[in-house]
Amino acid sequence: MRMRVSKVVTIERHIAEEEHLHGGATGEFSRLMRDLTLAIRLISRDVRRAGLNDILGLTENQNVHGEQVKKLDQIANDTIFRAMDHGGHLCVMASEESEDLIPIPQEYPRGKYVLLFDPLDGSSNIDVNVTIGTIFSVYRRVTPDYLGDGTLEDVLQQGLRQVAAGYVCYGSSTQLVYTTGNGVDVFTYDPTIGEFLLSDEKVQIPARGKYYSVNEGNSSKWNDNLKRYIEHLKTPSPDNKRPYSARYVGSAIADLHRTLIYGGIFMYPADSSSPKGKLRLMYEANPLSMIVEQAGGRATDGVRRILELKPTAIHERTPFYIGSREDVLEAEAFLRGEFPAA
Ligand code: AHM
Ligand code: MG
Repeated sequence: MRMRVSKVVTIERHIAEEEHLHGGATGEFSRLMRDLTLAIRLISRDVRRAGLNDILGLTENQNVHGEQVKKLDQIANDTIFRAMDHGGHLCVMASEESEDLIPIPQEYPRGKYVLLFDPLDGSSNIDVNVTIGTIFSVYRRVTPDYLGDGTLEDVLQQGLRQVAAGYVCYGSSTQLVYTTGNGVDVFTYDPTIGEFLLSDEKVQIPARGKYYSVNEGNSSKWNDNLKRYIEHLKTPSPDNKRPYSARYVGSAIADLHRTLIYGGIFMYPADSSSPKGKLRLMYEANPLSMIVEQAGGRATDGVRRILELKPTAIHERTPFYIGSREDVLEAEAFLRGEFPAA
């Protein structure tokens, strides 16, 4: 459910005002977000020009100068790193694109925050002009040495300790969906003035939806309870609440964003060849779960709340069920083998 806004508010002003709500704020978090939104504006620019590489003289792997051409997800990764490494707000970063922790370069000061990100998710959709996204998650460091490098312990925190989480959806417009634990707000980018403007405030996900979203091509590898749940969604009911409609973009941000606004459920379940599913806990499931919970929805691995999972590795995966509260509860019931009377 959307709450359209009529006042004109930039994201910078909104973040500064929100930071004031929390006593003792130093402005450091606002500065972190200012740097991050700069990176996002640069990535949005690159995404919008993505298809032009070929006609601007770039060959398969080399540009006109014979230099190696980087893939867009690698460019997005470097953009975030270069916008965030020198601001003095972060003690360490982690990204889907980097095997190990990303330290802050020696010449720059360390700060009290930790940034995790997936710079460009849904990369198989880049070349076909379909929505892709950036996902991010911010924690406070837990190791006490404020001058030293952040460690794995700072990165591997439970999702419920996130101080902010968000995603950017490069769709028909660029939108940034964001929470600091005070509801979910949506900002739409106006490229002509280079600003993100508040467009929807305190978004609430419907309690139940009519869309289900899952890669049904994997269904032969699902367990019987999951098969039965999806069959249930497709079976007409006397009250017309079913059948659900299927939607699957294959870009988590696109599928999640639709789920947030219209309701329903998005899943990437475990299956016999991927016992932990596909999506990553630290920079995909956790931030998306914080957003959806803040909007009144639910996010679990089919049994446990995602935000309570204790992470053990930067790139670990988790089965993922997220969306409208009633839909996710129903999926969990089916997974436990509790089926409604026919
Ligand atoms: P990526 O990080 O390689 O881009 O993969 C993540 C994407 C998600 O955006 C999406 O939900 C999922 O992979 C789709 O996977 P599949 O093609 O197996 O359905
Ligand atoms: Mg990804």
